[in-house]
Amino acid sequence: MPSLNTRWDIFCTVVDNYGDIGVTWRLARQLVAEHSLAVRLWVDDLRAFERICPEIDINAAQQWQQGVEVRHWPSEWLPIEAADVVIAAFACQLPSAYMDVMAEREKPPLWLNLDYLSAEDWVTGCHGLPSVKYKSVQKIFFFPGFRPGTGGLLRERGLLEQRRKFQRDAQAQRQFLQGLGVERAPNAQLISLFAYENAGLASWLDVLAAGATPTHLLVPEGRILGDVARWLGVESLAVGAIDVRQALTVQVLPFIRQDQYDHLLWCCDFNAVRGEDSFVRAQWAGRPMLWHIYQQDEDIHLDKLDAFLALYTKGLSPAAAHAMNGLWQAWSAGQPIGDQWLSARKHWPELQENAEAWCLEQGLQADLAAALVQFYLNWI
Ligand code: TRH
Repeated sequence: MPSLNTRWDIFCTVVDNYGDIGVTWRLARQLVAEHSLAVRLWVDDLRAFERICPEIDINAAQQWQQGVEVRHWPSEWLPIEAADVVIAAFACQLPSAYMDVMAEREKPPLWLNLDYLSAEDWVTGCHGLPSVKYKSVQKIFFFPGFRPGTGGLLRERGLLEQRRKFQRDAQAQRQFLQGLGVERAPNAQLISLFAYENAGLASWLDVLAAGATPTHLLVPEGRILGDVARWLGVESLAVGAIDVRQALTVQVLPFIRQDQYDHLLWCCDFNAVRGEDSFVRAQWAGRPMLWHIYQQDEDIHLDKLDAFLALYTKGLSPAAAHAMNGLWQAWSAGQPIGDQWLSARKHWPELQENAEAWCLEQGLQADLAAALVQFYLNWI
């Protein structure tokens, strides 16, 4: 890849939770680290950013983090030069003053809308298509995705090798977990749980508690904690809390930095994840997983769920695919999943192999940052 002497601006509005900033921060870092680009990341909510990157100074209008120039999206825009490539993440609306300076450039910038991740068929057809125009500047849809013909997934260089090395190193895993205050019993299955509120949780915890195999459930602070507390019969759960019910140990973890979260996923035998970014990271962990999809109006998220499941389970036997479908569909609908969990457990070795095979297959695609850079090179 030739070295590009270009400036990139990435705009992120934090709609809710951490996915918007999670994706844009990961992308910005990678464009700097692997493509030596000058990247400015404009963020409207530095508090959300601070949760995944504690070094963030929430009061700074401008700061540098890991080579990325982080700018607090100001309420009033001073004149500023537009970049060569402008990425509006998740269809966020750019400030009109910035759109004007884009249009004033002698050569208009490449203006991309980095869209939501979906496995649906239509994504391939829409990736790279023109969107709206502002004066002389054309916006273009850029879709991440799982299929050839999309923009691919965020994946840092060497990530899978790093992950495999870590998973082969029991000592490194022990040390990492100890750093979080986790002492894993040798025969316990380790599960991480990151999800939205979910009425189906109690049924899962019931079967884990009654199970023959001990389970150590690690729950980072967040929206599901209320359901966990209700099941345990406690008023609230603080970080560090450890509660044991029969075969199930529940431990509340602090919300950890983004790179540490990867290591947590790599340590676990099974990962429950949500939204967009943790969903992708669990796929790179190469372990069986469960996705709590982000709910959208008119249930359009259900089409996304079906589309992903069709791809992800295509290499499984019909019985294992049926079990996975049942588990994922029930979880995202907030229904009980105890029986579905037990069905999935019957196919465990197959689900483990499938998780690794899927990761390998996806790892063959160009990663999203490289695809963006290539898109720019083709465009100029
Ligand atoms: O937080 P999410 O639910 O985010 C989103 C947003 O709701 C967004 O608006 C919506 O568009 C999108 O989902 C689909 O889930 P996600 O995407 O997994 O983002 C969580 C981020 O937080 C991810 O980058 C991983 C990170 N994280 C940490 O850094 N530390 C932690 O301890 C945990 C649990 C997560």
